Order: sequence, then C-alpha cells, then structure tokens
Amino acid sequence: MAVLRNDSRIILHLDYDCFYASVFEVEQPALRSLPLAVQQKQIVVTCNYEARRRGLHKLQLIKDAKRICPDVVIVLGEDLTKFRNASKELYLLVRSLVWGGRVEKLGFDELFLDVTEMIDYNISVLNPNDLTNSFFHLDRKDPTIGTAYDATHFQGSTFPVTEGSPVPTDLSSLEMRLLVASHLQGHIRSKLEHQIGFTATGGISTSKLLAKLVGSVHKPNGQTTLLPPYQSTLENESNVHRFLDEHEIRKIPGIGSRMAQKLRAHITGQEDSDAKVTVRDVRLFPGMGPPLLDKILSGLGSAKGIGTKMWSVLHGVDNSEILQGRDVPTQISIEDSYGRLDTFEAVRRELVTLSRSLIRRMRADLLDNETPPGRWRAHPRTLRLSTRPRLPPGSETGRTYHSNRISRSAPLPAFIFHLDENMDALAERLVQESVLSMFRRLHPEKSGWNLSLLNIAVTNIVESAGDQKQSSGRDIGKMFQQQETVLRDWTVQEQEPEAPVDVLPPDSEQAESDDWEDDEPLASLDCTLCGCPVPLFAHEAHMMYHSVPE
Ligand code: DGT
Ligand code: MG
Repeated sequence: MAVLRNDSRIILHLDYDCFYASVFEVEQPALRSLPLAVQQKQIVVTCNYEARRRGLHKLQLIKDAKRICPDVVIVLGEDLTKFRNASKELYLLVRSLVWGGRVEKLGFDELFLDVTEMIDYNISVLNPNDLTNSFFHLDRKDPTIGTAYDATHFQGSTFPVTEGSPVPTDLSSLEMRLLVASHLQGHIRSKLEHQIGFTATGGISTSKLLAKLVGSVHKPNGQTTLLPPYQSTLENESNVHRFLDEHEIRKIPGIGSRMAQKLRAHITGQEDSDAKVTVRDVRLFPGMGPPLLDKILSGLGSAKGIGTKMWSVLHGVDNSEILQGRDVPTQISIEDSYGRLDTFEAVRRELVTLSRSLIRRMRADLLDNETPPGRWRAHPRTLRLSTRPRLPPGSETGRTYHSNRISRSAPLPAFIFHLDENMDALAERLVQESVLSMFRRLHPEKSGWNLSLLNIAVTNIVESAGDQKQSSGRDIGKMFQQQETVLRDWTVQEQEPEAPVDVLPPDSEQAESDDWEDDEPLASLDCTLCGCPVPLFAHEAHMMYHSVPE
C-alpha cells in the first residue's frame, strides 16, 4: 500500500533540556554546577546534566539516587505552578517569533512549530551571489528585524553527518529550505537561552514525527536536521528510511509499550520477547501492511484504523497539522494520591481541598490579566470526577495506572464563575451540589471501597468570543468536545507511566497534573471513499493513497 508524505512543510521541534531542573536553575543559578534532582513522591522525575554525568537518570527512586550520588541536591517538584509558568513564558516567546502563531505545545516542555511560510519567504529573498552574508527576516514588514547568517552551511548537526557538503544549487530545493530553517531553529534556541535561561534540543524536518525523532539525536542543547533525499529511488534509499529504520519500535512516538510488545511477539514468534525489534524489521516483514498491523494490534482497546496509522508511521508519514496555540488549556485537573481513603467523610474533606485548588487554578489560568481581574477568557463546560479504587491484593489486572481510573462527568454549575464569592465557600458548594452526587454514582456502596486517587477536573474549555485572535478558539474547543464524546474508541489506552503513586506515603502532597494539550483522544474521520476510519493526522496521506494507482 502506497503511503505518501507531504514534504512541502518545514517543521521544527523543541524539547527543553531537563526541564523541571532547569526551572530551579534559572531561579538559583548556583545550582547549575551541582548535581540536582527534582523529587515528586519518592521518584526523581528529572535531574540536571551534572547529575546525569554522575549516573542519575529520570524516573529513578530517590533512595537509589542518594546511594549513587550522596551529594545530590534534591528539590521538591510536587507543585507544578512554577513549571507551568515557565512553560507558558517560553511558549509565548516562541510564538512571538513564528509567523501566524503556528506553535503547538505538547505537555510542558515540547513545542512543534510550522515555519513553512517564514522559510519560503526567506528563500525568496536570498541573494544567490552572496549566500555567506545572508539575513534572516523575522518580520516581513520591517526588513531591519532579523539576524545575519551564513547560508552556505547548516547550523548544528545533520543526519546523516556530512562534512563540508556543497551548498545546494537549487535554492528552492528541500535541502536549501531545511538549511535556512536550521538557522531559524538556532536563532530561536539562542533566544530561549539568552532571554529566559533555558537550553533546548531541536529537530528540523518536514513533519512532527520526523522533527521530534531527529531532534533527539544530539541531546542536550543541540539540534539536528534530517537531510534529503526523503524519497527512495532505485539507486538510493531515502534518509527517512535510513534514519527511522534503525529505531527500536518503542522509540517511535505513537508506539506504546503494549503495542511494541505485540509487534515484537509477532516478528519474533515469541510471546514475551524482549529482543530488539526495529522499524525496518516490522516494515519489511513478509506480508506486512495495514491489514496485518490491524490484526496484530487489535485488542488494545481501540484498534480501529490502527493498522493504517502504524503503517504510515513506519514510513515516516505524519501529515498532521500543527494546531495553533490556545491561550488557555484544554482542561484543568487537580489530583492527589492516598495510601488509604475509605471513609465518606475523609473523601468529602479531600474533595473540598481539591475543589479549592481547582477554583484557584481556574482563576489563575482563565481570567484575563487585568487588575483587578474581571473577565473570564474561557469557560469550561464540564466537571469530571475520577477515582482509582485500590484493587484487593492479588487481583492486579496488569492494566496501566491510568486505565484503572473510573470517572463521571456533569455540566459545570455556573456559580463557579462568581468572583465575588470566596473560594472556600465556592469549593464547599461545588462539592455539596455536584461532586458528591457524582461520587455516589461512582461508588454507590456506603463503604467497602478504598481509593488510591481522587482527581477533579474541568474540561471542554471554550474560549470566550472576541478573544480568539491567535488561537483556533471555539472550533478547537468543539473539536475536543467531539473527540471526548464521539471518538473515544480511537483512544489508544496506553499512557506513559507517571510517578508510581501506588507506592507513595499516605500523606503525600497534592499534585496538579499538567494538561495543556495532552490527554486528549485522537480524532478520526471516516474516509468518504472506502469508509475506513482514518485519524485526522493521516487523512491527507490516506486520500493520496486513493489517488495513486496501485
Ligand atoms: P531531557 O528532555 O531528557 O533533557 O529531560 P527532561 O527533564 O526535560 O525530560 P522530558 O522532556 O522527558 O520531560 C519534561 C519534564 O516532565 C521533566 O522535567 C519532568 C516531567 N516528567 C517527565 N517524565 C515524567 C513522568 O514520567 N512522570 C512525571 N510525574 N513527570 C515527568
Ligand atoms: Mg525535555
């Protein structure tokens, strides 16, 4: 089956280096030269590169970190406010640099940028007779705004590595466009570092998938461009295949651990194989294609159309759009974990505490910035309560941390937006009038349950009219709403593990979850020609497939 990639776009990816640790380093620069670890619960969620040099790594137990590096400096990272604020500041700086605000946030510390328009404009103004003294225009209207650069070489590294390769003669070639983009990437990274104090690692290619993957080649504080050719010919294999094919399948975004396990089992013929299986092994396996992938990956909770999606990914095809940034998150959620929570009164108390934090966060994130704040920039429509019942010993199902949650949603009552009432009173009322009835529906029995987690969230956040200049506003709000309700079966029920909350002390600190853009199910549409459900990101590729004769 033919899969076609759209290589007309230029996409950049940024991933901040040891993000949480850097937030502390920016606050206290003396920490930069010390081994620094950020603790959430009993886990090192991240550590700086000095600590990594000494053998520490992400998601290590605190006790192991202390044993390996006794002089490690440990800071507490349970309160996400400072990470959220830093993330927003960095995002706003990047968005101010990129034309059309084509910047999409992934979690707190990754950005995707569609810079096609900026690159094509800058290609059009290149002087082929003096490429060494080129000028990158950051503003179309003011030709003095920008930065000087040498357009005879790539900034940063390339894959594959090329020493002193000649400048492309065709200025409109993909290679030249990527070369110019590498200088823009360098400029953005330098701004982030010198203006705010964060280093980032960058990738430059033609899709989110390829830019993200190639970016991870030189970490930290490096950048890598995936060089053409992107299409294979009879003589030459494309660099997309050369690059992607070597990756262990689990390293590919979109392939989670359970999917990887199923693929490994099929390729090796062994159920619990831990053999290294690469993209090439899967792609070139006899009979491989969307139908076989569908078969292999079925039973993962949402296998509809998964074969087409994976087949595209294995070929480096990802034509998904960069979603224009929202000024507001898609949802706000607050949660806490518990060693033991088994009485109604204790639950009620915790729900009030969580509700208070939720209202505080809503006011911080959704009110306009005027003083005194007076206007809601966005309104969540839905209130959601999730719990995670602790399973009786021995009944572990092997399901993931997230999939053991159960939840209920209800319309968010309008009184929550009253600014003249204090937060304590609002929290009490919210629990009394809404949350407790949701809780009773989740747990009709008066006792006999024991919860390890409570999460309360507002979702379906819709931006207020007149505040949508930079963002995709209501349509995106609607789309997410639709995704939640209609397209749930497209969600691959697989998530990266968070800190393993189950092993935590009973009185662990409350944590807020970082959910600007993550946690949302994938959207799909049925193909009008063959009726197959195709995820939005693969739609263009799918239509091209129909237009190409077999
Ligand atoms: P890097 O990109 O390898 O230089 O290091 P980081 O620290 O930027 O790691 P990254 O990009 O995977 O994640 C960004 C931040 O998100 C990180 O600083 C801490 C947090 N984080 C990452 N993975 C987890 C996790 O599994 N659980 C929790 N609670 N937080 C995590
Ligand atoms: Mg990072």
